[in-house]
Amino acid sequence: MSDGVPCLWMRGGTSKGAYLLARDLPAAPDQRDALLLRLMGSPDPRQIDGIGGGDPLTSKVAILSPPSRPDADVDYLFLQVFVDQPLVSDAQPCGNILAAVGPAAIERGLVQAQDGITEVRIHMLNTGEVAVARVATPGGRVSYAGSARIDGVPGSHAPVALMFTGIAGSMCGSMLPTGRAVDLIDQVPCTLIDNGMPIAVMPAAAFGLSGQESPEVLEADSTLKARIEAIRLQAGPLMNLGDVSAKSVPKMTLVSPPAHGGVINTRSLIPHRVHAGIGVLAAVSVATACLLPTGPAAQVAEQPKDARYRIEHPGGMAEVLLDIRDGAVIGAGTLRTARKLFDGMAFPIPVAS
Ligand code: NQM
Repeated sequence: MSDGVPCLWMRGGTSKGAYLLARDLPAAPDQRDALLLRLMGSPDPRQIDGIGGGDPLTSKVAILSPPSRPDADVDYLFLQVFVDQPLVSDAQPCGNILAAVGPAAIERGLVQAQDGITEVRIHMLNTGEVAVARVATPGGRVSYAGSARIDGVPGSHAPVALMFTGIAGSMCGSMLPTGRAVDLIDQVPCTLIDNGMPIAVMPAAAFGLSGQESPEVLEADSTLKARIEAIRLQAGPLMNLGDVSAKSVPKMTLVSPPAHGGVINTRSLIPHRVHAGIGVLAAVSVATACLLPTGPAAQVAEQPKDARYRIEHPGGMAEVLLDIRDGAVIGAGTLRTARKLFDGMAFPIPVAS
């Protein structure tokens, strides 16, 4: 291991991370996590001695392995490497990093590409569901070039369509783990919901905010962050997530009326930094929350005329397509892009002897 670890460094959606093969890592989770901290350079706010980018969105790891179920092509374990704490958490999925799993699995020979489009069925080990990614593979090779654009990423790239089914209650056991559309925590009406990502949806107005504040303004407000963290710590057990003090879920999502033609506007705390956009599965959960008539999301949402939920965020808009049957969300889809940035060996901080 002292010679380095084979590593694909990729952008998936609006996140970046290390795509590693399970066979190149220690099998024991504690040894694996210790190695990942040294690889990313954590704990350190700048991750200056590692490959992490000093931000939760660029301190992510995807571990790929052959599929462990017959209806999947590859297994994907997502790990969030905390930036300034010595923590590695598997207690959340990540839909942005998911966007590059199909391309990475093909690059690494775990999945055979077709000529044209290759559908990759990805077993998301964090939650147990299988997502389907459609990857552009002209001539049987991954193509990263194309005309698809996503807010938060400059330029255009090949599209990666992501389709989800069976994600309700992915980590909380059921979509509304308290059985209610609204819970009052510290006098704030919250929808505690998990349709792919556990989130707490709260009106920005309950905190005296318009909801249009920039991430920097929100991050600088330590009183606000302490209030939201106090709610999060109470929401964790209510959502069947237990003590969440060292976990990156639930995400805390402030909602307000849309200002740019979308369905709803958001600011997402993930949980101690404010997301520059919004996570993929977090956006699916917000879109689903818009369907709950008594919840805080529906109070501010402009309901769409079709199934396209355009979720406004600090960097623009994320579009989620909900498959709604008889009032219930049975599936969701979104479009991302991904790119291979670097393929080589990554060298963890050596352990002092
Ligand atoms: O919600 C960040 C991201 C994410 C998660 C986070 C994500 C998702 O944007 O599916 O993608 O919420 O920590 O990468």
